[in-house]
Amino acid sequence: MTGTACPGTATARACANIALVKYWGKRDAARNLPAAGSLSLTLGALVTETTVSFEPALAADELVLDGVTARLADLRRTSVFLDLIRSQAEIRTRARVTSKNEFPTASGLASSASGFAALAVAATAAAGLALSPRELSILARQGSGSAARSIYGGFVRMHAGHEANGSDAFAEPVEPIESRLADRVRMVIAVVGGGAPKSHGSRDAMDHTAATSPFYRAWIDLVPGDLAAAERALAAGDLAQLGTLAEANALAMHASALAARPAIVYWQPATLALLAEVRALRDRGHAAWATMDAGPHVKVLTTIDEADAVAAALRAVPGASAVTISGPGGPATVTA
Ligand code: 2P0
Repeated sequence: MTGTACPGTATARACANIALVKYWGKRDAARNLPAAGSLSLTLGALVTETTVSFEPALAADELVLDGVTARLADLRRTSVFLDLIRSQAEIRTRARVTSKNEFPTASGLASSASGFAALAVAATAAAGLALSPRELSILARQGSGSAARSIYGGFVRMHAGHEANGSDAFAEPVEPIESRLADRVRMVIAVVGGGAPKSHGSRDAMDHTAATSPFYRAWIDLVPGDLAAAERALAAGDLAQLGTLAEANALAMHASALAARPAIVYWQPATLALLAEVRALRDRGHAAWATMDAGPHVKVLTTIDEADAVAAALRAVPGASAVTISGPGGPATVTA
Protein backbone atom coordinates (compact mmCIF):
# COMPACT_ATOMS: atom_id res chain seq x y z
CA MET A 1 0.00 0.00 0.00
CA THR A 2 1.34 3.41 -0.91
CA GLY A 3 0.28 7.03 -0.61
CA THR A 4 -1.38 8.86 2.23
CA ALA A 5 -4.10 6.35 3.09
CA CYS A 6 -4.68 5.65 6.77
CA PRO A 7 -3.98 2.15 8.06
CA GLY A 8 -6.85 -0.13 7.18
CA THR A 9 -7.80 1.86 4.08
CA ALA A 10 -6.94 1.24 0.44
CA THR A 11 -8.21 2.29 -2.98
CA ALA A 12 -8.00 0.19 -6.13
CA ARG A 13 -8.94 0.57 -9.77
CA ALA A 14 -10.01 -2.27 -12.06
CA CYS A 15 -11.26 -2.41 -15.64
CA ALA A 16 -14.26 -4.35 -16.91
CA ASN A 17 -13.70 -7.03 -19.53
CA ILE A 18 -15.62 -8.44 -22.47
CA ALA A 19 -15.38 -12.17 -23.12
CA LEU A 20 -14.54 -13.37 -26.63
CA VAL A 21 -15.18 -16.96 -25.53
CA LYS A 22 -17.99 -16.71 -22.98
CA TYR A 23 -18.52 -17.98 -19.46
CA TRP A 24 -22.09 -19.26 -19.16
CA GLY A 25 -22.66 -21.99 -16.58
CA LYS A 26 -21.13 -23.24 -13.33
CA ARG A 27 -19.76 -26.59 -12.15
CA ASP A 28 -20.28 -25.56 -8.51
CA ALA A 29 -22.62 -22.72 -7.60
CA ALA A 30 -21.61 -22.56 -3.92
CA ARG A 31 -17.92 -21.99 -4.74
CA ASN A 32 -18.77 -20.11 -7.94
CA LEU A 33 -16.71 -22.43 -10.14
CA PRO A 34 -17.21 -22.14 -13.92
CA ALA A 35 -18.25 -25.20 -15.94
CA ALA A 36 -15.88 -24.19 -18.74
CA GLY A 37 -13.03 -21.76 -19.38
CA SER A 38 -13.36 -18.36 -21.02
CA LEU A 39 -11.22 -15.77 -22.77
CA SER A 40 -11.59 -12.01 -22.50
CA LEU A 41 -10.20 -8.60 -23.34
CA THR A 42 -9.85 -6.14 -20.46
CA LEU A 43 -11.20 -2.70 -21.45
CA GLY A 44 -9.50 0.54 -20.50
CA ALA A 45 -12.59 2.74 -20.96
CA LEU A 46 -14.68 0.92 -18.32
CA VAL A 47 -13.12 1.46 -14.90
CA THR A 48 -14.36 0.91 -11.35
CA GLU A 49 -12.61 2.67 -8.46
CA THR A 50 -13.26 1.27 -4.99
CA THR A 51 -12.10 2.38 -1.55
CA VAL A 52 -12.31 -0.02 1.40
CA SER A 53 -11.84 1.19 4.93
CA PHE A 54 -11.88 -1.28 7.84
CA GLU A 55 -13.18 0.75 10.79
CA PRO A 56 -13.42 -0.68 14.33
CA ALA A 57 -16.30 1.70 15.15
CA LEU A 58 -18.59 0.18 12.48
CA ALA A 59 -21.26 -2.27 13.66
CA ALA A 60 -21.93 -3.49 10.11
CA ASP A 61 -20.45 -3.20 6.63
CA GLU A 62 -21.56 -0.20 4.59
CA LEU A 63 -21.67 0.09 0.81
CA VAL A 64 -22.08 3.21 -1.30
CA LEU A 65 -22.31 2.62 -5.06
CA ASP A 66 -22.01 5.62 -7.38
CA GLY A 67 -22.86 7.95 -4.49
CA VAL A 68 -25.97 6.07 -3.37
CA THR A 69 -26.42 3.67 -0.43
CA ALA A 70 -26.54 0.24 -2.02
CA ARG A 71 -29.53 -2.09 -2.07
CA LEU A 72 -29.59 -4.73 0.66
CA ALA A 73 -28.90 -7.55 -1.83
CA ASP A 74 -25.73 -5.81 -3.07
CA LEU A 75 -24.60 -5.08 0.51
CA ARG A 76 -25.13 -8.75 1.49
CA ARG A 77 -23.11 -10.00 -1.50
CA THR A 78 -20.32 -7.55 -0.61
CA SER A 79 -20.36 -8.59 3.08
CA VAL A 80 -20.15 -12.28 2.18
CA PHE A 81 -17.16 -11.45 -0.03
CA LEU A 82 -15.50 -9.33 2.69
CA ASP A 83 -15.97 -12.28 5.09
CA LEU A 84 -13.59 -14.31 2.89
CA ILE A 85 -10.95 -11.60 3.33
CA ARG A 86 -11.64 -11.14 7.05
CA SER A 87 -11.26 -14.86 7.61
CA GLN A 88 -7.93 -14.92 5.70
CA ALA A 89 -6.65 -11.81 7.56
CA GLU A 90 -8.03 -13.07 10.88
CA ILE A 91 -9.89 -9.84 11.57
CA ARG A 92 -13.52 -9.18 12.45
CA THR A 93 -13.60 -5.44 11.69
CA ARG A 94 -16.46 -4.18 9.51
CA ALA A 95 -15.74 -2.07 6.44
CA ARG A 96 -16.98 1.01 4.68
CA VAL A 97 -16.90 0.43 0.90
CA THR A 98 -17.27 3.24 -1.62
CA SER A 99 -17.34 2.26 -5.27
CA LYS A 100 -17.67 4.35 -8.38
CA ASN A 101 -18.07 3.21 -11.99
CA GLU A 102 -16.23 5.51 -14.40
CA PHE A 103 -18.21 4.14 -17.31
CA PRO A 104 -19.52 6.11 -20.27
CA THR A 105 -22.69 7.96 -19.25
CA ALA A 106 -25.88 5.88 -19.32
CA SER A 107 -23.90 2.95 -20.63
CA GLY A 108 -25.95 0.26 -18.93
CA LEU A 109 -22.68 -1.61 -18.60
CA ALA A 110 -22.29 -1.59 -14.80
CA SER A 111 -20.07 -4.54 -14.30
CA SER A 112 -19.64 -7.11 -11.57
CA ALA A 113 -16.29 -7.94 -13.20
CA SER A 114 -14.57 -4.61 -12.53
CA GLY A 115 -16.53 -4.23 -9.28
CA PHE A 116 -15.39 -7.45 -7.60
CA ALA A 117 -11.85 -7.17 -9.03
CA ALA A 118 -11.48 -3.67 -7.56
CA LEU A 119 -13.06 -4.82 -4.29
CA ALA A 120 -10.71 -7.83 -4.03
CA VAL A 121 -7.63 -5.69 -4.61
CA ALA A 122 -8.70 -2.80 -2.35
CA ALA A 123 -10.02 -4.95 0.51
CA THR A 124 -7.01 -7.27 0.67
CA ALA A 125 -4.65 -4.28 0.67
CA ALA A 126 -6.73 -2.58 3.37
CA ALA A 127 -6.66 -5.78 5.44
CA GLY A 128 -2.87 -5.96 5.16
CA LEU A 129 -2.85 -9.12 3.00
CA ALA A 130 -0.22 -9.42 0.27
CA LEU A 131 -1.77 -11.73 -2.34
CA SER A 132 -0.28 -12.79 -5.68
CA PRO A 133 -2.26 -11.96 -8.83
CA ARG A 134 -3.28 -15.63 -9.03
CA GLU A 135 -4.56 -15.56 -5.44
CA LEU A 136 -6.41 -12.32 -6.19
CA SER A 137 -7.97 -13.93 -9.26
CA ILE A 138 -9.19 -16.92 -7.22
CA LEU A 139 -10.58 -14.53 -4.61
CA ALA A 140 -12.28 -12.23 -7.15
CA ARG A 141 -13.88 -15.30 -8.81
CA GLN A 142 -15.73 -16.01 -5.58
CA GLY A 143 -17.39 -12.59 -5.89
CA SER A 144 -18.18 -12.95 -9.59
CA GLY A 145 -16.82 -15.38 -12.16
CA SER A 146 -15.94 -12.71 -14.73
CA ALA A 147 -14.09 -10.67 -12.03
CA ALA A 148 -11.33 -13.31 -11.96
CA ARG A 149 -10.37 -12.09 -15.45
CA SER A 150 -10.36 -8.37 -14.55
CA ILE A 151 -7.35 -8.85 -12.25
CA TYR A 152 -5.25 -8.81 -15.44
CA GLY A 153 -4.89 -6.47 -18.39
CA GLY A 154 -5.08 -7.29 -22.10
CA PHE A 155 -6.18 -10.74 -23.28
CA VAL A 156 -6.97 -13.06 -20.39
CA ARG A 157 -7.76 -16.78 -20.18
CA MET A 158 -9.91 -18.18 -17.35
CA HIS A 159 -9.35 -21.82 -16.43
CA ALA A 160 -12.38 -23.86 -15.38
CA GLY A 161 -10.11 -26.07 -13.25
CA HIS A 162 -10.91 -29.52 -11.89
CA GLU A 163 -10.32 -29.21 -8.14
CA ALA A 164 -13.40 -29.24 -5.92
CA ASN A 165 -11.98 -26.40 -3.80
CA GLY A 166 -11.43 -24.13 -6.82
CA SER A 167 -7.66 -23.81 -6.34
CA ASP A 168 -7.12 -24.24 -10.10
CA ALA A 169 -10.02 -22.03 -11.24
CA PHE A 170 -8.14 -18.81 -11.91
CA ALA A 171 -7.37 -16.45 -14.78
CA GLU A 172 -4.02 -15.53 -16.27
CA PRO A 173 -2.80 -13.37 -19.15
CA VAL A 174 -2.84 -15.17 -22.49
CA GLU A 175 -0.03 -13.01 -23.73
CA PRO A 176 1.57 -9.81 -22.52
CA ILE A 177 -0.33 -6.61 -23.22
CA GLU A 178 2.61 -5.42 -25.37
CA SER A 179 1.83 -8.05 -28.02
CA ARG A 180 0.98 -6.77 -31.49
CA LEU A 181 -2.67 -7.80 -31.39
CA ALA A 182 -3.23 -6.19 -27.98
CA ASP A 183 -1.83 -2.94 -29.40
CA ARG A 184 -4.10 -3.04 -32.45
CA VAL A 185 -7.46 -4.12 -31.10
CA ARG A 186 -10.34 -1.88 -30.11
CA MET A 187 -13.80 -2.71 -28.79
CA VAL A 188 -16.67 -0.51 -29.95
CA ILE A 189 -19.57 -0.72 -27.50
CA ALA A 190 -23.05 0.09 -28.79
CA VAL A 191 -25.60 0.49 -26.01
CA VAL A 192 -29.19 -0.54 -26.73
CA GLY A 193 -32.14 0.52 -24.61
CA GLY A 194 -30.59 3.52 -22.90
CA GLY A 195 -28.92 1.50 -20.17
CA ALA A 196 -32.14 0.16 -18.64
CA PRO A 197 -31.68 -2.69 -16.13
CA LYS A 198 -31.34 -6.00 -17.92
CA SER A 199 -34.26 -8.38 -18.10
CA HIS A 200 -32.50 -11.29 -16.33
CA GLY A 201 -29.42 -11.08 -14.09
CA SER A 202 -26.62 -13.18 -15.56
CA ARG A 203 -26.22 -15.37 -12.45
CA ASP A 204 -29.87 -16.51 -12.43
CA ALA A 205 -29.98 -16.69 -16.22
CA MET A 206 -26.98 -18.99 -16.53
CA ASP A 207 -28.35 -21.26 -13.78
CA HIS A 208 -31.74 -21.36 -15.54
CA THR A 209 -30.03 -22.18 -18.87
CA ALA A 210 -28.07 -25.01 -17.24
CA ALA A 211 -31.21 -26.38 -15.59
CA THR A 212 -33.62 -26.23 -18.53
CA SER A 213 -31.95 -25.63 -21.91
CA PRO A 214 -31.66 -28.69 -24.18
CA PHE A 215 -28.68 -26.92 -25.78
CA TYR A 216 -26.71 -26.28 -22.56
CA ARG A 217 -24.62 -29.47 -22.80
CA ALA A 218 -23.81 -28.69 -26.44
CA TRP A 219 -22.73 -25.18 -25.39
CA ILE A 220 -20.40 -26.49 -22.67
CA ASP A 221 -18.98 -29.10 -25.05
CA LEU A 222 -18.28 -26.38 -27.63
CA VAL A 223 -16.19 -24.12 -25.38
CA PRO A 224 -12.87 -26.04 -25.09
CA GLY A 225 -12.47 -26.16 -28.89
CA ASP A 226 -13.35 -22.47 -29.21
CA LEU A 227 -10.82 -21.60 -26.49
CA ALA A 228 -8.06 -23.55 -28.22
CA ALA A 229 -8.89 -21.91 -31.57
CA ALA A 230 -9.00 -18.43 -29.98
CA GLU A 231 -5.59 -18.97 -28.42
CA ARG A 232 -4.21 -20.14 -31.77
CA ALA A 233 -5.60 -16.99 -33.40
CA LEU A 234 -4.06 -14.82 -30.69
CA ALA A 235 -0.70 -16.54 -31.02
CA ALA A 236 -0.82 -15.99 -34.79
CA GLY A 237 -1.94 -12.35 -34.38
CA ASP A 238 -4.92 -13.19 -36.60
CA LEU A 239 -7.72 -10.79 -35.64
CA ALA A 240 -10.08 -12.01 -38.39
CA GLN A 241 -9.89 -15.55 -37.05
CA LEU A 242 -10.34 -14.36 -33.46
CA GLY A 243 -13.26 -12.12 -34.37
CA THR A 244 -15.03 -14.78 -36.44
CA LEU A 245 -14.74 -17.19 -33.55
CA ALA A 246 -15.87 -14.62 -30.94
CA GLU A 247 -19.00 -13.77 -32.92
CA ALA A 248 -19.90 -17.45 -33.39
CA ASN A 249 -19.24 -18.21 -29.72
CA ALA A 250 -21.44 -15.35 -28.49
CA LEU A 251 -24.29 -16.45 -30.75
CA ALA A 252 -23.94 -20.03 -29.47
CA MET A 253 -24.15 -18.79 -25.87
CA HIS A 254 -27.31 -16.86 -26.71
CA ALA A 255 -28.70 -19.90 -28.54
CA SER A 256 -28.38 -21.94 -25.34
CA ALA A 257 -30.18 -19.19 -23.39
CA LEU A 258 -32.88 -18.77 -26.06
CA ALA A 259 -33.62 -22.50 -25.80
CA ALA A 260 -34.11 -22.36 -22.00
CA ARG A 261 -37.69 -22.94 -20.81
CA PRO A 262 -39.02 -20.33 -20.39
CA ALA A 263 -36.68 -18.62 -22.84
CA ILE A 264 -34.09 -16.01 -21.92
CA VAL A 265 -34.24 -13.39 -24.66
CA TYR A 266 -31.85 -10.46 -24.23
CA TRP A 267 -32.23 -9.20 -27.78
CA GLN A 268 -34.14 -6.12 -28.80
CA PRO A 269 -34.92 -4.94 -32.34
CA ALA A 270 -31.88 -2.62 -32.28
CA THR A 271 -29.69 -5.57 -31.27
CA LEU A 272 -30.56 -7.33 -34.53
CA ALA A 273 -30.11 -4.10 -36.51
CA LEU A 274 -26.64 -3.66 -35.01
CA LEU A 275 -25.69 -7.28 -35.76
CA ALA A 276 -26.83 -6.72 -39.37
CA GLU A 277 -24.76 -3.54 -39.57
CA VAL A 278 -21.68 -5.45 -38.36
CA ARG A 279 -22.19 -7.98 -41.16
CA ALA A 280 -22.65 -5.11 -43.63
CA LEU A 281 -19.42 -3.50 -42.40
CA ARG A 282 -17.61 -6.77 -43.05
CA ASP A 283 -19.17 -7.02 -46.51
CA ARG A 284 -17.75 -3.54 -47.21
CA GLY A 285 -14.29 -4.81 -46.21
CA HIS A 286 -14.06 -3.54 -42.64
CA ALA A 287 -12.65 -5.50 -39.71
CA ALA A 288 -15.69 -5.88 -37.42
CA TRP A 289 -16.97 -8.83 -35.39
CA ALA A 290 -19.80 -8.69 -32.87
CA THR A 291 -20.15 -10.13 -29.39
CA MET A 292 -22.98 -9.83 -26.85
CA ASP A 293 -23.27 -10.49 -23.14
CA ALA A 294 -26.28 -10.90 -20.86
CA GLY A 295 -28.05 -7.85 -22.25
CA PRO A 296 -29.15 -6.22 -25.51
CA HIS A 297 -25.91 -4.28 -26.16
CA VAL A 298 -23.58 -5.13 -29.04
CA LYS A 299 -19.80 -4.96 -28.67
CA VAL A 300 -17.70 -4.97 -31.80
CA LEU A 301 -14.12 -6.16 -32.03
CA THR A 302 -12.15 -4.10 -34.54
CA THR A 303 -8.80 -2.40 -35.07
CA ILE A 304 -7.37 0.93 -34.00
CA ASP A 305 -7.48 2.06 -37.66
CA GLU A 306 -11.11 1.11 -38.21
CA ALA A 307 -12.63 1.95 -34.83
CA ASP A 308 -13.87 5.42 -35.83
CA ALA A 309 -15.55 4.14 -39.01
CA VAL A 310 -17.17 1.25 -37.12
CA ALA A 311 -18.38 3.60 -34.36
CA ALA A 312 -19.86 6.00 -36.95
CA ALA A 313 -21.72 3.16 -38.66
CA LEU A 314 -23.12 1.86 -35.35
CA ARG A 315 -24.20 5.37 -34.26
CA ALA A 316 -26.33 5.59 -37.41
CA VAL A 317 -28.33 2.47 -36.42
CA PRO A 318 -31.73 3.46 -34.97
CA GLY A 319 -31.95 2.40 -31.34
CA ALA A 320 -28.22 2.56 -30.57
CA SER A 321 -28.30 5.04 -27.71
CA ALA A 322 -24.55 5.48 -27.03
CA VAL A 323 -21.42 4.25 -28.75
CA THR A 324 -18.01 4.14 -27.04
CA ILE A 325 -14.59 3.05 -28.30
CA SER A 326 -12.32 1.28 -25.81
CA GLY A 327 -8.75 0.10 -26.07
CA PRO A 328 -7.28 -2.67 -23.92
CA GLY A 329 -7.06 -1.94 -20.22
CA GLY A 330 -4.35 -2.78 -17.69
CA PRO A 331 -4.43 -4.91 -14.55
CA ALA A 332 -6.32 -4.10 -11.35
CA THR A 333 -4.06 -1.98 -9.13
CA VAL A 334 -3.90 -0.36 -5.72
CA THR A 335 -3.80 3.41 -6.25
CA ALA A 336 -3.80 4.72 -2.68
C1 2P0 B 1 -18.77 -13.50 -19.69
N1 2P0 B 1 -20.97 -13.16 -18.66
O1 2P0 B 1 -17.97 -14.42 -19.98
C2 2P0 B 1 -20.24 -13.88 -19.61
C3 2P0 B 1 -20.94 -13.71 -20.90
C4 2P0 B 1 -22.21 -12.67 -19.19
C5 2P0 B 1 -22.32 -13.24 -20.53
O2 2P0 B 1 -19.51 -13.54 -17.02
O3 2P0 B 1 -22.56 -15.59 -11.33
O4 2P0 B 1 -21.67 -11.81 -13.50
O5 2P0 B 1 -21.20 -13.56 -10.77
O6 2P0 B 1 -20.10 -15.65 -11.63
O7 2P0 B 1 -19.50 -13.07 -13.79
C6 2P0 B 1 -21.48 -12.59 -16.37
O8 2P0 B 1 -21.44 -13.49 -15.31
O9 2P0 B 1 -21.58 -14.29 -13.11
C7 2P0 B 1 -20.60 -13.12 -17.36
P1 2P0 B 1 -21.35 -14.80 -11.64
P2 2P0 B 1 -20.97 -13.06 -13.86
O10 2P0 B 1 -18.39 -12.31 -19.51
